[in-house]
Amino acid sequence: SILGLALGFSFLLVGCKKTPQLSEAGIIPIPQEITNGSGAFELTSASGIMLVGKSENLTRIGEFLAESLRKPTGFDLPVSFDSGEIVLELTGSESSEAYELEITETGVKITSSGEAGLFYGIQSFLQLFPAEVTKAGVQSVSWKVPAGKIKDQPTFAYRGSMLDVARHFISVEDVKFFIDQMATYKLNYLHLHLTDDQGWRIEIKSWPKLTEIGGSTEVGGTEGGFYTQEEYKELVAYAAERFITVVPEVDIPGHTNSALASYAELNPGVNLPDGDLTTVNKQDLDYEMPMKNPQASELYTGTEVGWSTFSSRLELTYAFVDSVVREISELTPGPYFHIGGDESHVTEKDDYVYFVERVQDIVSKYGKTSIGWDEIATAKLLPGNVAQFWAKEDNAKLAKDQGNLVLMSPATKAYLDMQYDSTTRLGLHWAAYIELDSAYLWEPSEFADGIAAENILGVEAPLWTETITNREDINYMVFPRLPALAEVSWTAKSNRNWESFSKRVAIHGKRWDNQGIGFYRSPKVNW
Ligand code: TNX
Repeated sequence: SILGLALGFSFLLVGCKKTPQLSEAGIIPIPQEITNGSGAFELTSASGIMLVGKSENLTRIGEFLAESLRKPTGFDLPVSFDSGEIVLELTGSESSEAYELEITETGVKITSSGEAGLFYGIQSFLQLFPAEVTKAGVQSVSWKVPAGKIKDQPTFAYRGSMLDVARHFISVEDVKFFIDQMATYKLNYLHLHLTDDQGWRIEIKSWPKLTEIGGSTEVGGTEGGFYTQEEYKELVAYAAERFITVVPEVDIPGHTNSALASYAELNPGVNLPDGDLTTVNKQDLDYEMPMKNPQASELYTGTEVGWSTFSSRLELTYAFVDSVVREISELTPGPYFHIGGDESHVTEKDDYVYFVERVQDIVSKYGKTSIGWDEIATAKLLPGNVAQFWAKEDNAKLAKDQGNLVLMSPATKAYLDMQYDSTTRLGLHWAAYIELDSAYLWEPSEFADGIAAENILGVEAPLWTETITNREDINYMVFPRLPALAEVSWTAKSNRNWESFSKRVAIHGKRWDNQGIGFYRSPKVNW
């Protein structure tokens, strides 16, 4: 009967949720090449993961995949070198991020010549499962993944995000949650803005008052916090397991009030009538620094910028910087050390240049490459050092003209603390309102005059936290823009398309709901 047919048909619709085509499954960032196959692979309680290749981390990578799937499926998913229809094959020992993913009705194979590539293949694979894969607790759905083939590799080597843990302290747990999200979107650098006027957030054993005093408060006057060296190492390791490199930032010579409040002797003294002056750096210049009765500054809990500075001509400043760079470098396996350098509005121009050049030498002495906000390009950059473009194209050009690379973080596109529109309850808007389509629709190699692909190290999306206090706030500002910026940095312009992205991001919205991520429901997307 007609009724029977209709009932049967709606049962079909409800009962067997159709597995989409591979190209429609919603991977972000969209891979370079997707070829649809026919049918689907179904993960069952009999499934297993087989490792092929040699590397000490292979088992850990396999376990990462197994754990991600065990939780929602309740399956055993043994990881071994013997059997299993999900094959993870490492074909080399390079640091390649490229991978291939092949899915048929009978098996899955992820291949890469690098561990990072395998990890990214796993991330794409995980995104192909039904959204329930991100829910807490065992779900009863059929775990089907569409068949087909993916070939993929990133456009830019540096795909990053920044957390300002200085304006408001962010707990270890919340940083780890953020790292998990970065890994999903194949980002590979986490820049931690560890110090600013309002707080010093990393333990320095040789200067303990930095955290005792300088870490005690935050914007708004609430209690601050800091990472012990052990906690910082734990974050570095947690990130590394997800192929994310931590870039520590100590913002100097401006943005230094928390250090100046912790140690009186870092401040200039008062010039006494009898001319009790100390001449410092005599070898470099004739410059006299009043040293009598230096006073510590007051802790600061407001949000003004550009009013504090280290004393560029005070020798102790460099002894201080040396200890800080040494201690943090010892805890940081990654190649970069970020020296800040932004908005030093009360540092004399000569002093600024002198300071940046000396600090670059210190960083290089400890085996690290300096990154700094674009202003550092007004000094002579050491070869290999990087300028992070945020505001001034002229500075980006200065870096390029010196033969140095630029990291692209234009505030009008990549700043995650910018409001979506005038009604956004958090954030600032000094650079722009950044709706989702605006965050998505730009090309790093065409953004700043004279800065082409070969001058660019990559893209970074910073989250400043003057108005952001906890995980909920972070989530609201970061989603859905972080995935948009991840796609800008991973996927070549020719493969990016706003219509396609807006459809895929809606699929991810379900996954964020499942994880309790309160994201911004941009009106540009049909959620
Ligand atoms: C400018 S961007 C700053 C930060 C603020 C941010 C707020 C940059 C290098 N400096 O000190 O937190 O604006 O959007």
